[in-house]
Amino acid sequence: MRKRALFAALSLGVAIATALAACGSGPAPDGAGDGTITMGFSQVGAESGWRTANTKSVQEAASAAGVDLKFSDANGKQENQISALRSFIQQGVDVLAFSPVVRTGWDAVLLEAKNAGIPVILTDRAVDTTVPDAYVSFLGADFVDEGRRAGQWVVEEYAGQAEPVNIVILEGTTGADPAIDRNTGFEEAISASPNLNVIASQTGDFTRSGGKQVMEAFLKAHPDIDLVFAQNDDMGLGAVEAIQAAGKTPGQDIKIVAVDATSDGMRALADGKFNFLVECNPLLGPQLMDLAEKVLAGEPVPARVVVPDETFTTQQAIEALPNRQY
Ligand code: GZL
Ligand code: ZN
Repeated sequence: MRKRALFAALSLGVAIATALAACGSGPAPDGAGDGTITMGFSQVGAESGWRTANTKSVQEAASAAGVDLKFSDANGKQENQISALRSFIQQGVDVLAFSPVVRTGWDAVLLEAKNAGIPVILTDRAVDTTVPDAYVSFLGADFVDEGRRAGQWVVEEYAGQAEPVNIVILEGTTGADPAIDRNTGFEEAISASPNLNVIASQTGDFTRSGGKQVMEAFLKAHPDIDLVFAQNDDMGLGAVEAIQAAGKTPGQDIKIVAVDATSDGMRALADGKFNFLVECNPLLGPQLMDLAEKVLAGEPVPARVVVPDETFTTQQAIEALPNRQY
């Protein structure tokens, strides 16, 4: 008797487990009830050429994939991102995606999404969170490597030069993952050459006007700047304006290395106003939609999807410009 009861209990357990598993891997749950995926996307803002290209990629990829995209622009403010994510949760979207403006301060809303059973995909920038399994995947570039590659170019550019090289850094948004990581990679690379000195470093908030204002202040304080490391093209382009206004020649009197390689940056590089670019590909839309479809179909997805970057010299920019998509 005992054996039969045990077997019955076991087979019931197996039946329940199978049923649960089946519903987990069944057709994608959809808020709209008509089989389409509804995605709530919270974007940082529209601070740079990179961001504009990134937004376009996400929106175009959503319509191409038939994903119902609810898109919110946070105008660079974390509180706007958090309230957008909360409203998406209220609306019962199938999946959440966002590019976190800064690394910290997301635990509460990530926990709310988890408790609501809505998967979260990070795009572009990473977060620091104590919430276990807070997101299913992080799709974005390796910012430390981008900074490192920029620094390595500087080391090579001044190899063999004994006298000190005075470097200023235009940092991205304070607390943002790319700003922190690009600094880490750059400082690590230039530490190989003791004559490479960072004499000033300040945030220009990833904007052209921010880069221009900070560069104006740097030029007043430091008459002997040799090179600018601009953590994105837009701040580098602002620096070009400030350098020209100070009667100096960007790319010659003061060299400029930047990250993103958007078309405006590539144009400046081709024109000799920039000296080297590290790309950061903004076209994350298609991979984001693919990740969302897989997650909702119950398929495994990689916890980290690194988007590859290229680098460009002036000659390479001249050759690449005609085919650039952004
Ligand atoms: C990088 C992205 C950065 C870009 C800037 O992936 O987060 O933010 O480098 C943008 O142009 O503002
Ligand atoms: Zn990081």
